[in-house]
Amino acid sequence: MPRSRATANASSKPRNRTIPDAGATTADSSTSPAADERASSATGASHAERDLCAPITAQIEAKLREAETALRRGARRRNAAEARSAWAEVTAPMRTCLPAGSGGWIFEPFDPRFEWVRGRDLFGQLVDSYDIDVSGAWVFVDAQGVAHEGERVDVAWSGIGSFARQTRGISVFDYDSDGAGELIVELTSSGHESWDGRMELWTFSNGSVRPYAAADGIDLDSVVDFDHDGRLDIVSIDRYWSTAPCGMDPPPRGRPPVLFHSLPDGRFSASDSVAAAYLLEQCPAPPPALLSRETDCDGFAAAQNIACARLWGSSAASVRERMRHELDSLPERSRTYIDGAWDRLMRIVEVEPPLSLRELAPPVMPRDE
Ligand SMILES: [Ca+2]
Ligand SMILES: [Ca+2]
Repeated sequence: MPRSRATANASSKPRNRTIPDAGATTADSSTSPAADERASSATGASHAERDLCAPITAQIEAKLREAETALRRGARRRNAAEARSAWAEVTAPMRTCLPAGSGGWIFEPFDPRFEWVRGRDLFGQLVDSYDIDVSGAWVFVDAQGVAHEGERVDVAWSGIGSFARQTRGISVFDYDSDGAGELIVELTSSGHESWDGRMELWTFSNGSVRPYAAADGIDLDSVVDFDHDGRLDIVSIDRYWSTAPCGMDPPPRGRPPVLFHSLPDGRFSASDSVAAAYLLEQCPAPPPALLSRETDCDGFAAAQNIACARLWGSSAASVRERMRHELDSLPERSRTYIDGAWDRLMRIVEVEPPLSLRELAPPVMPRDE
């Protein structure tokens, strides 16, 4: 299954709504960031003790209740336990408020639906099963209790064929230090023998929920505080991404992964000393050979060697020359593998390295070209 290239859609039209029973002072969408900031600093002390999403949690629970009545009606069914567990998993992000400084993030369902259904499974057999459909949006509930809605996300789970499309909040971190934490979400889709996933970084800024601009163009795969400075860095496998025709549904591959170091000014660097230290762990030395792996039927090992050689300062031309030279001396089976992967490997050769380990990494040069 191809890896999704979809990114957050900045052109969607989020809506801001005032929740009447908020209990907190309400405001409309024209509230300025400055006003938000003032409000958050005024009430900041109590944020830790109260549920920041409280203004809309009752509303969310009320929406889920109707679907749960339908779920309970099938309590005696053979697959009732499985259905309850699927429901709990799908709705977990709708019941978890992620504190984000001046507000909170929560996934708000639109028209949650649970339905017992009868349909044909993968083998064409009629089976009793269930369908869950709970599309919604990630919302930022601000200090005034106003819910600011992001773009629509379709969440669903079907017991027939075990299909699931889900979202969950991974982490919150205030990258631009404006008092409102950015949200890192994961969106996954899984079915019979397939899995697809991506992560997005959302911010609440100028009164609306939108993709975090400084991460524009960065394909997130995971977050880690690599340099232990308290700021979450982004790991991305996109730069050296390679598809694989070999083997059964291999997981997404792109080696070496590249670190986007989170900087205090809210931006990310893929070329500073921290990003270099991360890449140095992946490519500790210039590879002595590029194509020598006999079992490399998908060319992944060669792809990583090529990327590492480029990161250690080899030019594209010299890497191509080495590859041709090594190819001639490979055993036949390995040559067949590499021939099959040749075009993909050539693409990796052309990828511009974000930095040169030869310049940035510490002294010892294991090998000269
Ligand atoms: Ca922020
Ligand atoms: Ca960090």
